[in-house]
Amino acid sequence: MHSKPDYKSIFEQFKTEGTFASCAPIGEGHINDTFLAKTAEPEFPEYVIQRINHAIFKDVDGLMENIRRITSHLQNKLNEATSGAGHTVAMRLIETIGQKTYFKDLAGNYWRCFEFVKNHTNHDAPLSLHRAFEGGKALGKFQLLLSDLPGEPLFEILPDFHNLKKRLDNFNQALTQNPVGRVDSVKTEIEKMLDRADEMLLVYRLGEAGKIPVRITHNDTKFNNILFDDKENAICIIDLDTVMPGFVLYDFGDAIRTLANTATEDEDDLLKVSFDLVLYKSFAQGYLTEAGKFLTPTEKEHLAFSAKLLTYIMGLRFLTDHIAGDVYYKISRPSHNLVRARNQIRLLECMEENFGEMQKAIAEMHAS
Ligand code: GN1
Ligand code: MG
Repeated sequence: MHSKPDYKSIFEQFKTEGTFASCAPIGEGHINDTFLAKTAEPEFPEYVIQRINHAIFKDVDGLMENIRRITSHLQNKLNEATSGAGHTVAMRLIETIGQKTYFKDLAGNYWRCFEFVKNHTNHDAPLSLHRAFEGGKALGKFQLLLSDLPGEPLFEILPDFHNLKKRLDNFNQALTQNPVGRVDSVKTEIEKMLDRADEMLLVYRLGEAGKIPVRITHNDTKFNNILFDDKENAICIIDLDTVMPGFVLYDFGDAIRTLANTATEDEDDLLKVSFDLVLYKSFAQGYLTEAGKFLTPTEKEHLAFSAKLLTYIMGLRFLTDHIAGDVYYKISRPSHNLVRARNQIRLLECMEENFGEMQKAIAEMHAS
């Protein structure tokens, strides 16, 4: 779709240090294109350069203004809080030589640049209880640190992003339009989604009734968006595109659906998909050490449910995209979105089997 970008000249648009040496794709994002740029001199940082998918992020100015505010606030808070002891870092946005947060090339592509976080690892799943705990703690801290962001509310960059009512409308519309004739072949999956729709609207209703507060949330808390150091400590949360007003339940649930899945999100052998209750508990425990400072009882009460909800929402979105003809997520094989949808449905069923335990665990953590 895109011709090969001139990485060097893009790199040179930003206030980067050092001489451009090389650039290659990294990461597994489904939306933007991400590259790692290396410099010739070892003393200078490496950089993450991203081409923003502006078909999805239409308001690039709003998007980047949000990110500028978030990263500088996090940086200030962490500087205040840590005089050497802390190890958490904020993403560092690199501005252009013209002092802008992004660069638009002649072909109409939008580019931005971050400093690469040195010596990190990231993982689709935690692989250890310590990493799960640390990841939970990092998410709680992220939400806590952003709770006093000064100024106007952040732009709602993707309106109704986790609004299930809207997601169901889109799903029903895809079913009616059936643009590529796939509806008949996915009847079972459609039925599983529709059967659960009413139950899943619980958080939407709590929100509409004002029973849970709107806070600043990340909204895309896949476990691999949390970076770790070599001692398994969480050091940074990345992928700030969707940081905006939202419900903390969405963040908790989205993290759980990725970290407690024993398979990757697009594993097509459903026998490999199951729910890891132990990792779930560790993450929740870590999360509550920070988020316990601000969560309301209603929020705490629905944490376990939120894991089912976000698994359901992602399954619904993948299935919608399959029915719509693969127009949203990047795919790398035919039926990729259907595989992802089936995987999420299977995970949801596993969570349903474990739900009593999931709730009990969190209720006991309240008490401790
Ligand atoms: C998208 O591109 P990536 O992987 O960071 C999506 C998330 C989904 C995720 C599913 C803006 O995120 O909501 O959870 O795919 N982001 C957007 O893997 O739609
Ligand atoms: Mg993302």
